[in-house]
Amino acid sequence: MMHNKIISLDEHIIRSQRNLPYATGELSSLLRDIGLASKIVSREVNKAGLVDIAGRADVENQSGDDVQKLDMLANDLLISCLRNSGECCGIASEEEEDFKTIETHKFSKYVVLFDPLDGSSNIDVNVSIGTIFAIYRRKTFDGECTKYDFLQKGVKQVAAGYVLYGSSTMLVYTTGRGVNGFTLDPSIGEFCLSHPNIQIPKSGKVYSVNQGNYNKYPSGARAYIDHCMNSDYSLRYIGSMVADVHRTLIKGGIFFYPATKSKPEGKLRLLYECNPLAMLIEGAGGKASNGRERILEIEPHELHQKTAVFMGSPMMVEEAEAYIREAELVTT
Ligand code: P6P
Repeated sequence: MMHNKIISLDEHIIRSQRNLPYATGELSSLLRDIGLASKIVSREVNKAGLVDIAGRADVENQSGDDVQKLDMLANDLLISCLRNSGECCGIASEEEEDFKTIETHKFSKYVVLFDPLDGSSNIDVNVSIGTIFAIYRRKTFDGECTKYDFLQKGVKQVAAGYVLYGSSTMLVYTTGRGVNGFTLDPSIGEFCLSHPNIQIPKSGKVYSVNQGNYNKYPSGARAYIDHCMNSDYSLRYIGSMVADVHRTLIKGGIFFYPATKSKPEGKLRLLYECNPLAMLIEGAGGKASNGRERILEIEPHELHQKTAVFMGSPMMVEEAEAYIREAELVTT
């Protein structure tokens, strides 16, 4: 029986590079290094229940979450893979207070921001978790990278992606020319193209929000949730952003985390959570905003900046934005 030709992540990256005459291979090499780190993290995540690394590390990260040992392992693995890649001059991570310069490659072209293991509260209950990454071309060109190389709008990302450690391990990425998904085949240790040219449905019947915070949301968000509850929509909320956004990307729907009274700027991080996922959602034909403004146009002022986020099927995001606008008209 003829088998369809398997297209590995590495092969796909090389083929895509051939379509970019000015590409010098550095970005391709960086993407391959992130793919390698993801395979190692996947191996550790999949045995977490067996080895005592799922316990708490008694350390807090920038979000004030208890850092699990697996978070730290994923963080260290990504840093070491990027350090060895030679294509990255600096990194910023949810688990690191400040950015890190990669001294041995301080003149390289790219900086990488990542959330090494998003959904940490789900690690020890065997629920899907994920890695999120964003790649920018550095803005400064002399000496070591500075914070300005990291504080760039999402529209400046040259590539973005996530790895979902779920029933299977999937890597989904874009360089701005289509969104492609790869499923890890552990028997050959390769990410294989399984979801070519992902297109998000224009609308859907699933809304994804932490309904438990309903009374803490602004009136516009509450009005939109009321609309969802009075429609024939289903509520699906995993509590791992990567998993909720992946389902939204594949099946359609809307994922949102509005600002709350206790978190007036929102909870989710702009630079290494919302921007990369917004690039993917938009690349697949969806929309991503903070309820008013396109996520990718938000001006960053600090590494761990937060934002409200509404992302998914364009018709549903536009619907949510309309409820927010209407609520603002009433209160002004
Ligand atoms: P809540 C996980 O801790 C996370 O950062 C995202 O992955 C997820 O979408 C969100 O927080 C869940 O937050 O307040 O609903 O538990």
